[in-house]
Amino acid sequence: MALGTRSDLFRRASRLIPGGVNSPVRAMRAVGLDEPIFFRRGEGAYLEDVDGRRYLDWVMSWGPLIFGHADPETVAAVQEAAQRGTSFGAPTEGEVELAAEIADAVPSIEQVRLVSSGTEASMSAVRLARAVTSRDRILRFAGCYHGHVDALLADAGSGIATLGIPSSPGVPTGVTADTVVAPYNDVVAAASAVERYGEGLACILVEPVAGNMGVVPPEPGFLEALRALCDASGALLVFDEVITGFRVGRGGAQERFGVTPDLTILGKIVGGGLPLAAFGGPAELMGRLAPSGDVYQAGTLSGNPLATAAGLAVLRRLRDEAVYDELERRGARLEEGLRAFGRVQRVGAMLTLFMRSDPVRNYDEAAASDTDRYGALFRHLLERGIYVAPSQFEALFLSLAHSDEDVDRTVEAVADFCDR
Ligand code: HOZ
Repeated sequence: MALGTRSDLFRRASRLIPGGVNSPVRAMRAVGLDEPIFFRRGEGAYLEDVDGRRYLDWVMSWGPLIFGHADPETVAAVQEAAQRGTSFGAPTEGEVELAAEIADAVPSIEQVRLVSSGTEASMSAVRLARAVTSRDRILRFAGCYHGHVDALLADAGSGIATLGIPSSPGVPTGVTADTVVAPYNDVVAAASAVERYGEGLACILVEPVAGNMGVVPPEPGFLEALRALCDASGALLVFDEVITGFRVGRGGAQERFGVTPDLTILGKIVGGGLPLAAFGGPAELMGRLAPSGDVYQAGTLSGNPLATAAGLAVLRRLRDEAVYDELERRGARLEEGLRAFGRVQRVGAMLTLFMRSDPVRNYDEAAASDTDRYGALFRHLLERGIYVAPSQFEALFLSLAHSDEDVDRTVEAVADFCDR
């Protein structure tokens, strides 16, 4: 079947799919595009669109592709698994192997439940925290994003921040009544929320490195303070490591910063680029999930054999510390190169170039960036065959497929934009 051009496809898509896209940021409107790019193939660090244009890709499907597009080992593992059946809706060996790999890597995880998306993992982790504590309230942070869970959308990052949507119609007031939002990196605000709501607080939910308002690292002491507030109040500490898991280190941000949460939410890399996410913690907490416990959570495609095969093909290679040393080296090279052109914030293999000069510690500071200038930079890079996140409030993701030449070419193109 002949492929349509980008414009043909977008016209058809707009008739058939709301806004022509299956996830809002993909519309690329925030960076001034009238129609999104439709991709048809990826290889290594490169993408090709339906009109045959090639791009150096810094989005990497928003983080999962740590070995690049169409990584041969992942593709072979998925092909091999597919030949044995694409879904059983029953236990498989791959699930057990992937669970073992995750438990071995992530300090807080003894048991893990596999699901299909980060949204599902967040929703389920919050339900479990509420059940375990017999409390309802959640403390979360403005600009963090935990999927499109009703109770977690207010003041969220990612697409909500990109489109400037404060919350969403369709979310009943009653559902958000138990959600308390504090500024990221603000220990005083978190402490006063805990003081006020502590007795009813089920969990403090946080991205240990924020990646959905652009990259915002935790200030020294922030994560430790959240741990102490949870210990004092009886709330659970829940780390959303969908982005940071297996990216900022094999054991995620909890290993890198030495703060252990009660529950951890994972996604992206853990599924090797297929739809898989997870949440886990100590057996004592996870044992409350049905069928060993009374907290209901289920899914037909949970632990899908293709997704577990892809996840295993990736995670097994991440046992090698050299992977993270190399990502760190390439990340540092990119950071160093971009530093003259804005505020660069990086943790390991995730980085944002904010269009401002001052540090970004929270969502208000991220939102003060010059988003029009970011849009102009995005279009400048795109014309030169370089695809970065189509929003200021997202990250660039390094992979082992990115070469030093790719880094240097990107830096030169940004320099060219800034010198104009
Ligand atoms: N929320 C995702 C980025 N943080 C966007 C996913 C997508 O649009 O594909």
